[in-house]
Amino acid sequence: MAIEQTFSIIKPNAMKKNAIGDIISMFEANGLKIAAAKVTILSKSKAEEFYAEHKERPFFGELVSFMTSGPVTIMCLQGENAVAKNREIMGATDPKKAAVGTVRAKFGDNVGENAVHGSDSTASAARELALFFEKHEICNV
Ligand code: DAT
Ligand code: MG
Repeated sequence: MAIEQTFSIIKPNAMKKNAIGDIISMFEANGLKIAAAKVTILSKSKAEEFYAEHKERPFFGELVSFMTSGPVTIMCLQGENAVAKNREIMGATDPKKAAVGTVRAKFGDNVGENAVHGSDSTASAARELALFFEKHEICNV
């Protein structure tokens, strides 16, 4: 299995729950390492660019408004099969459908406010990491 890097966001609703530590512990307990991390507030234009693939969806406005509503933690996670492993740890998009013990089951409120983002492919991971981090800000951990 290949060592990969993937992009992760702890979303504003999970930040309000003071859950950064709990969520990062779940990544670490499952073998992922934190290769970069920053607490920040997304601008509207950055959030729109990040979620560009969803711009025709009816929930796009709500999604951008939620993602810019407060601080987020942006991260690069590294490890074997990191892209798929992160999606497994996160659980399904809708917290009601997320497996017990996943981040979204624990900290998600609804399908929009679902606690975390994780890249869905290695190509998305490369695009998303480049959008938020300079190359030198990501460590090979
Ligand atoms: P994921 O975040 O699991 O990759 P996605 O790419 O389909 O899911 O959607 C991106 C985000 O958009 C998702 O995390 C929350 C929001 N979203 C998706 N479906 C939604 C819906 N039906 N209503 C409201 N928000 C939704
Ligand atoms: Mg997605």
